[in-house]
Amino acid sequence: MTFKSEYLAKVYDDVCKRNPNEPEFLQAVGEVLESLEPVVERRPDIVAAGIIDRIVEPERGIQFRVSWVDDEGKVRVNRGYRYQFNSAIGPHKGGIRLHPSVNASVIKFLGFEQIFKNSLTGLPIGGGKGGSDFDPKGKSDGEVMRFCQSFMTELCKHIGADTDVPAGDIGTGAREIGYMFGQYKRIRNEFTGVLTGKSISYGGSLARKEATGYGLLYFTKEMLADKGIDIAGKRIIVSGSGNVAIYAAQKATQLGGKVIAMSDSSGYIHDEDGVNLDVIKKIKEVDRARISEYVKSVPTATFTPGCKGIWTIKADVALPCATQNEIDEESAKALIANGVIAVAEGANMPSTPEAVAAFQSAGVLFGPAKAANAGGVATSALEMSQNSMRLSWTFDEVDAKLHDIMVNIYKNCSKTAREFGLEDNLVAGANIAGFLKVADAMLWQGVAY
Ligand code: NDP
Ligand code: 2IT
Repeated sequence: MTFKSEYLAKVYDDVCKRNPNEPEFLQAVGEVLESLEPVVERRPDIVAAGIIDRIVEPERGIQFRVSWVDDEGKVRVNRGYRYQFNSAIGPHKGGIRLHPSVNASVIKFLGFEQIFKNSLTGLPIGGGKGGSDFDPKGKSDGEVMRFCQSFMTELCKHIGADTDVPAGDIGTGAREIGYMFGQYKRIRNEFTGVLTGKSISYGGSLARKEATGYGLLYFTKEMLADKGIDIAGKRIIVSGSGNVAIYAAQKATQLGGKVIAMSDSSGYIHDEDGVNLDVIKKIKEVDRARISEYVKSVPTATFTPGCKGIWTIKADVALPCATQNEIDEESAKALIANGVIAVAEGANMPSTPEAVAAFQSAGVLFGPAKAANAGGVATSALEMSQNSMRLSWTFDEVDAKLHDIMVNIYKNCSKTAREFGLEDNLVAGANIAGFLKVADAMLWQGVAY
């Protein structure tokens, strides 16, 4: 990475030295620091207070052993993490990822991104992230429950409704949140909003399940509308087929778009008639099966093994909703060659830096994750509000608030980019706007922090 500012070059160099072998974390930090060049020029007070030096270092990180017993009676051991990155504007907030690829680098990149995303929501939530290398795939409900209970037995010492409020992410849905909540309540003997993404019967918010995907589409619609483009009638690729992807595809379809492809980690389905979401939901939400099953119900569709090919399908809009670095430069160029007009990130950091650069230099409208997928955590914050009030809003009330939040995030990113002389660069707009609010709070609160 090269920086114009010597100060930023030094901060980045220190981060590299302090966090060797953490490529995802360094990628996320590098992108934000690059966006902060104009801030460093205009805000010597931020530099003098060491805000950037501090923001790249988590306030606290814990790593712990998670042992549990499988259905054969064998003892299994996984590694758990929680990185509490920044609490300047509210309690730490961010999901828990359960996936075999989880390591400190992955959790730290996610926790770092979460600071700025949560700031952009306009709600009082700090940044954090947790997870484990546990793989829920192929495990029985009993095994998942025993893992989650063991995970929470340690984590409960470090979280709380006013301290740190975890939620879902890859591999963590309503089932896992329920087991974790039950264990927290049992050990602490308190019923509080310590987790979000809960089921409705015990304090979950209506529309939280749909929120990340719906929010992504509210953001995308606004980004297109700002350039006079209607999302209706557009051909849309949605990668992944989990929580974010399913409800992104649902809202895209409701807005008149045509979702022609979806995927999982084994491959992708291509359905020119428009993906049938009832079939996808049955496969993924009910049967927890593979997306290749789709062609049994819809024989006119095709299944292709491997993840990358999905980006070679001709489409107007691409919504990566699976995982980090799923779109590399080659895939970005394939999308551009096929005339893609907009890319909005439902997943966290799904585009490599080279892919982002390719989209931006080709004039593709690009909505970065921190802004475009903030609807999930925003609605988590709305769940926290409802828990505190011991009241529940209707689906339509929550959905309307989510919609307004996403439109405001788009406007804030777009306006900030313009103010800093980077018109239409929503990556810079999101990073700068998200950063400035947290920086201001840190300035007010002093250094011993
Ligand atoms: P889910 O576990 O519900 O779904 C993940 C989907 O992505 C699955 O289809 C999965 O396929 C696929 N996937 C996961 N890892 C890989 C991989 N290494 N290679 C290819 N495909 C992969 O997770 P979510 O939908 O909750 O999360 C998806 C993305 O959205 C993540 O980046 C997450 O951080 C981000 N996000 C989630 C939010 C939320 O509220 N849940 C909020 C904001 C962002 P398979 O089933 O085969 O593993
Ligand atoms: O990446 C994310 O924003 C999430 N996984 C959701 C976090 C949350 O606290 O709802």
